[in-house]
Amino acid sequence: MADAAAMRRALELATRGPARGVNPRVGCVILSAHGDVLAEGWHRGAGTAHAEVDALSKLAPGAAQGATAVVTLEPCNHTGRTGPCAVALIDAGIARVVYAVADPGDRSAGGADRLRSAGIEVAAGVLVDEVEAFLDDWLFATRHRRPHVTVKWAASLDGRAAASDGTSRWITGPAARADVHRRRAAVDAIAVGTGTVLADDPSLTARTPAGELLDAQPVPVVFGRRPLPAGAAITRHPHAPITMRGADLASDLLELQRRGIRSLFVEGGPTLASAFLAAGLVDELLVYVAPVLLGGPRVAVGDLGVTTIAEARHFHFAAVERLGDDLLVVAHPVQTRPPADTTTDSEGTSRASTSVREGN
Ligand code: AOF
Ligand code: ZN
Repeated sequence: MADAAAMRRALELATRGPARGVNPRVGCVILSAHGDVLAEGWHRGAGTAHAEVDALSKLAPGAAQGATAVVTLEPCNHTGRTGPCAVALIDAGIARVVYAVADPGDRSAGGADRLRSAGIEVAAGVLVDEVEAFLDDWLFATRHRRPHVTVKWAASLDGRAAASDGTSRWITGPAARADVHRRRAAVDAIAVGTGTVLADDPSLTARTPAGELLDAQPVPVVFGRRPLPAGAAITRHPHAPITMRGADLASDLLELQRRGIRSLFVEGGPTLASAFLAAGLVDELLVYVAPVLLGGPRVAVGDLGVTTIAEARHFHFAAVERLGDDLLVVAHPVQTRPPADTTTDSEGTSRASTSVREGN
């Protein structure tokens, strides 16, 4: 079997692992010097054997001598929950290693160099585009040390998220709401501020239009310092809520990434959305626009530290969809700014901080 065919098989094996969690899905095929498949392995999730070690465990001692290991991710170089795969491959007498994507982990990287220093031939980049696409959410979170952040709001044509008395159910129609639930099911976690928990008592589950739970449920994350009311709907969520103080969003996001949250849906309210936007920590906006006017003070997004037009945050429209009577606008930032509390403009004044003020 040629390298590319073996890598395709390794990718197939990788799909058997769990799609969510701290660790990536990884597959491995061990080929003899003649290209025959000697063993296959895959990773079953954090705390279990890595793909290489799983494949090697299926061989008799000495059987991997002179063989080639084909693995979707660069073999790790660290002792985490398990030992370094680079060392396991060296000890097994592997002569050649072929991998697709480099390991971006801060502690786990460096396996390729370690293999080379042990005299093993190493080839990188085989089927790299396919494996990158397969691991996209894990790679994003590991490379950026935070989940991919989507901020969503529903607003009137004039950009209001609620009427003056605070009522907001329902600005958009059923098609827009169904779209939100489908997207909730596709992310690892949903964030709200404590103000929203107190004001709206959201369940933060992903449901069908009939109200049944979808198969995948995002973990609820609550930002803010106020305690959750004992009877809050969120306490009946299938996953226990994670609470974050919100004093430093960048470090909160790092903590979520370390817990295996690769994608985060920020659902509100305006205070939390504004804090993420002000901090430059947003990768995607989902704006559901209803053909109504509400006027008044309840804007969808509050202060972003933009005081003059030159400081406007720029996005481009990635997609516009009609959902029933409403529109969905998907927008991506043109450039991500560094966290606001670490930047100082030319006059020496610092911009808005990355913390969440109390509100909704
Ligand atoms: C590999 N092969 O099959 C996987 C790798 O805590 P640990 O010991 O499970 O290490 C987790 C890290 O190892 C993970 O974040 C990623 O960088 C790498 N995963 N590496 O050589 C595998 N699953
Ligand atoms: Zn490993």
